[in-house]
Amino acid sequence: PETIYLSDYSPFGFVVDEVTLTFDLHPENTRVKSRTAFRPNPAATDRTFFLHGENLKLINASIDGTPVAPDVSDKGLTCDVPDGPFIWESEVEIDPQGNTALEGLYMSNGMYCTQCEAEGFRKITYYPDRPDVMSVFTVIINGPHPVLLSNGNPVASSEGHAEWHDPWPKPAYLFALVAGELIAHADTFTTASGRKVDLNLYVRPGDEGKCAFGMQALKDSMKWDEEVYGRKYDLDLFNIVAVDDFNMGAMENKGLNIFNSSAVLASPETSTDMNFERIEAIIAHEYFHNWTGNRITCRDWFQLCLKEGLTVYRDSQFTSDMRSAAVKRIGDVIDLRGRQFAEDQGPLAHPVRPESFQEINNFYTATVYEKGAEVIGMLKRLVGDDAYATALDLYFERHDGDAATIEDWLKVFEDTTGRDLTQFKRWYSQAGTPRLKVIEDWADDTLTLTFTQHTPPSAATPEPQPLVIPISVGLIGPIGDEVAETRVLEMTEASQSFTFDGLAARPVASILRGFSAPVVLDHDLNDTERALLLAHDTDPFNRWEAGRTLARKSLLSMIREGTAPDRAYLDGILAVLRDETLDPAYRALMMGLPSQSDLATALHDAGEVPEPDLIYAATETMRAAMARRFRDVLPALYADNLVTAEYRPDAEQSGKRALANSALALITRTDGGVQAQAQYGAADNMTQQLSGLANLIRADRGSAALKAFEAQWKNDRLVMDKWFGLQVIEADPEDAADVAAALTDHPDFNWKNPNRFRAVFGSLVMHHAGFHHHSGKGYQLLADWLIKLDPVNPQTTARMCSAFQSWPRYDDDRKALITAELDRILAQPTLSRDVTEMLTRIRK
Ligand code: HT7
Ligand code: ZN
Repeated sequence: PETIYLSDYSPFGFVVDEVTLTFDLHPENTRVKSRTAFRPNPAATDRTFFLHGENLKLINASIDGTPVAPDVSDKGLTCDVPDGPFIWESEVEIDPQGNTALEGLYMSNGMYCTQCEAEGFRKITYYPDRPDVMSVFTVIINGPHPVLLSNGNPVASSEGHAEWHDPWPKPAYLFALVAGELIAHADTFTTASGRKVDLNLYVRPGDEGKCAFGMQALKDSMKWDEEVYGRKYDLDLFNIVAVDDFNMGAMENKGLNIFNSSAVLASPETSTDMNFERIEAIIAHEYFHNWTGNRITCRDWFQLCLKEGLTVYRDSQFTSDMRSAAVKRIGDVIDLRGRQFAEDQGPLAHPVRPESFQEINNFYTATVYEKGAEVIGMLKRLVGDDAYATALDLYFERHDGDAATIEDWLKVFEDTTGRDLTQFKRWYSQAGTPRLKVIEDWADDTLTLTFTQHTPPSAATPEPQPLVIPISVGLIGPIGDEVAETRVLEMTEASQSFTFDGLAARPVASILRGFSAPVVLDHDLNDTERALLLAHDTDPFNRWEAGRTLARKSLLSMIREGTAPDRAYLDGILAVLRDETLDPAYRALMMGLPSQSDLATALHDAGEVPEPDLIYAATETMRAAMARRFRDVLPALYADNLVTAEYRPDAEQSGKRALANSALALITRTDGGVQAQAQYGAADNMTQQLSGLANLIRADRGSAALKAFEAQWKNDRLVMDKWFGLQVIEADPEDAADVAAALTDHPDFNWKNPNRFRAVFGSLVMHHAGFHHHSGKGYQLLADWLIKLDPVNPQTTARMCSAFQSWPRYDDDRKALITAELDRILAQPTLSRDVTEMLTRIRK
């Protein structure tokens, strides 16, 4: 496959002033007519007229009304064109029903929908499908469906016919069309400037009862973006549509967001607290794209982090404001370490702004999204809140309507703050997770912290240079009092010292507060010092981090030397659990352990080979020890936090349920599932029901409840995804792959539906000891199904391939088993470009 390079960017030779698309919908033979006004682009030198187009049957084409016969290939067409402005018209035929890849125009449960980011529009018609070509779209839809939707505002509609006009120029990737029998959940929002916006959430009949929460989240997001970023909505209509077959979470098409039904539909009976929180965040994320992505888009796909990093950052600010900022930050860091650090430290490592790709769909990664958001957080930390707000105002003013770059983004910060961001820009161009080592020196009432930074070289970045690292530091005195408030140290050198003087006694340094930079910190505190931070740090992140570090250290020595669980760790957590002044959600987080795959990474970092069975056993031993050590507080923790009031998915109630359910997981270890059975039987919401079920499976008494659950929910696709996933997640390591394999024989295992495929195989991959079973049966099963799925849906297949990215850290037997599977997949005769690129990178 061809490799595309950032350095090869050149503008398209033509400007598109407007485009009119006419769709005559038919499941197998949809006709798409396009009428596009082109004129030479004064900013371009190359006048090659190339229009992207894939899987299209060209019926006819003309220029200024005269038929033409373009040169057509499987990637697009070229044609001789006039020197001045001209009108291009074409008609193509496409097959939405046969489009199982879910890119372009496709069908889901009898409904038509589109997914055009990144390069799906070229499967709809011939067009310059690149984000720097922005145009005003008019869309005419003919089809026998009660609901016919596209971007912008409706301009005409009659039975079987609708016309839409979007006044805001946009790239083709933001185009959308939906047609089907849908029900609207309607509401309105009035902007700060008095514009009344109609809001609709369109769902399939039967899902009407799952719309209210999503709608409220949308209104909250619209208000928040006005209040915090001064961004108002710019059309009279905002539509969201829920579809069941969707490759990712949701898509920010202008005025017509399309959502995976799992990312928008919610009700207390069918959705967990975590589902509600995720839905709120995704609705916000897609809505925020209206400014960071749509009004200001990306010049090319290398700039993806420009819209995604910033929008993730904005949605995390929103969630912090709506819920608990500390809990959100800790959750984000757990996620970053689990997914982004793994990517950055393995064969798939790439910079936040990659410099080359074969298939752009493979770069919608944790690095681009989550590390991209961390980079924005660091920038804000370095310049300060006020300067960030000023820079953002200038960004919106200067670049509204532009297809912008990271250079444009950094320039607004340089212009508003006077800073030189040349070195900071390395965060965008260097792959790899920096290691930050700190050494303390105490003399003459002065604490000196000497930091050394080192980014391990990788194929993507063979010679990393020092980065600008904001290091938030506070000091805790020997009796637990804060003796120095948070100060942001700005590290720019490979090695650098900072001093804190006038201290009465040697303090304990609380370093990297709030996780102020996405680095691995090496700070050699002893267990007493960590216990002090766990008990007293005023920074909630570092307080949690102290507990997490004690847990990790204890688990590592249990794995290596078979030691007993660390008593100081257990005592420290017990004290936290007893502290009723602490938010229940925060206490629930404190009860968590590092994931088994995080422990594998820690061992690998220390130059050791992780053994999944030992890691699993140590984690189980630790949980059993927690159940014993906390036994006096668990019943009250459970009872006090079991919410009996009417269900609300807000931070307060969901935090309490999280704590009660963490307690239940430990109680189940000693009561054999009695409490879990009671909870399962009494539950009136999915959070309680699912946790009851999970604990029953753990206690080996899940079969009746699993059957009852299936009977109760067999007609609810989203709940059944949970049923499929939970059985794999809760299986013994010995059985996980067999359970997954058995589930693929279930009549409801619709493997072409990405949610269902991920429910089974995403869960298997997350089951560290199950997936890495020494027999290789986990690897083999996944490979079999990836081979089967690839011809149907390459995008989802390629995404799942990342399960194999950690192969170099395992023992020789497992390495041989994994690489054999990778080679078996790579040997398939018609492997997609998506999977070929992923596996070639992973295999290196
Ligand atoms: N901007 C979107 C990214 C995306 C996508 C969404 C759904 C299906 C396929 C997709 N490919 C890329 C989602 C977002 O980040 O908001
Ligand atoms: Zn996004």
